[in-house]
Amino acid sequence: MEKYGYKFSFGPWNIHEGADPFGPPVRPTVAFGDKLATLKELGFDAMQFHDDDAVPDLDNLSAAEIKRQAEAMKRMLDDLGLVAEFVAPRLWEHPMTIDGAFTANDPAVRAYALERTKKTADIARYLGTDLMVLWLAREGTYLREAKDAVRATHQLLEAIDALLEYDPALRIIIEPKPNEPMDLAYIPTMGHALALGMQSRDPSRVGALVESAHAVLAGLDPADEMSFALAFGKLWSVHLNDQNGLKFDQDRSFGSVDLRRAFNQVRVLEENNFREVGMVGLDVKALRTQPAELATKHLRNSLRVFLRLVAVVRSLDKTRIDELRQARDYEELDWLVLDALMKNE
Ligand code: XUL
Ligand code: MN
Repeated sequence: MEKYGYKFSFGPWNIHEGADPFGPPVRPTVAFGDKLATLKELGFDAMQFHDDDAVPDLDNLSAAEIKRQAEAMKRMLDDLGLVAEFVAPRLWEHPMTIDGAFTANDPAVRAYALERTKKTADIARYLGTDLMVLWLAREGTYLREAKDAVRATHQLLEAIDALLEYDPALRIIIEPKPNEPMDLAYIPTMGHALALGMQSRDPSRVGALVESAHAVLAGLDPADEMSFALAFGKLWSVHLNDQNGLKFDQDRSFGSVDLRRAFNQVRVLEENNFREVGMVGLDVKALRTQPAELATKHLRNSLRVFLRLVAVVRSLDKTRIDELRQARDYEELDWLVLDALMKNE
């Protein structure tokens, strides 16, 4: 498979049981080893991890046991010629973090969150990656008056600084999202993520990740969110997927809702040599209706769409685009793009 110099990843949560808030699982759990085999078979290069994907039940394990299990996971990856892209702390499931982790009003919860995330940093190191993704799931409110938003912003910064200090080799990638599970999240957009990183004790070690669906949920264009981060050399990963309007976070297959929007994401990644900086993560989920034995096609489709769009972007006549921009003939430019998207191979 021609991959145009890109590396691809997904996470174990992208092969899932299909439960939703109104119904139970509809597919059996797939063992982690089988997910790794699928990843390899489909032509992906790396696995993304939540800390407890690598080391289940880590809250109840000693430091030595965490190290042992993480190193065993690293060997499993090595054996398949795969790597870990990043590790993310799962800070949204523990009963203590019901109302936030780093921004909880209770100092005992904030202390737990920091200790847990230091363990995540250890696991990342054992897995051979310097990248930690922070999706700040419960850092926000259901009720506006429930927390002090100024204080919360400083608490997020303190947590980031503490982690940068804890591991001098660690790089942190902030993944913004405007809502879900909270009604209103404190870091909803790329602008928020970058501002926070720039204020940290070592801005060179804080970057960002754009997830297409999260940008759409914020009412923004994912390609522009990516471009804003690219302009400052801060786009270190992406979670490509798709989203049909302002609903729950759908994690639809890349390009399946809006192919033009997908094209523009690939275009800005191509034009800014993203492949030299980061991997292409596909944070997609199979439709709930998909039968178990067919529930990896969303990953296959997303990868195919990305690669087909790279070919489309590379086929475009750049000189012609410049001419049309100068002539302000955007209708012809529109046709140039539509024609390229509708051409058969
Ligand atoms: C949640 C989401 C997460 C992060 C990793 O919407 O996208 O899976 O990507 O914690
Ligand atoms: Mn994501």
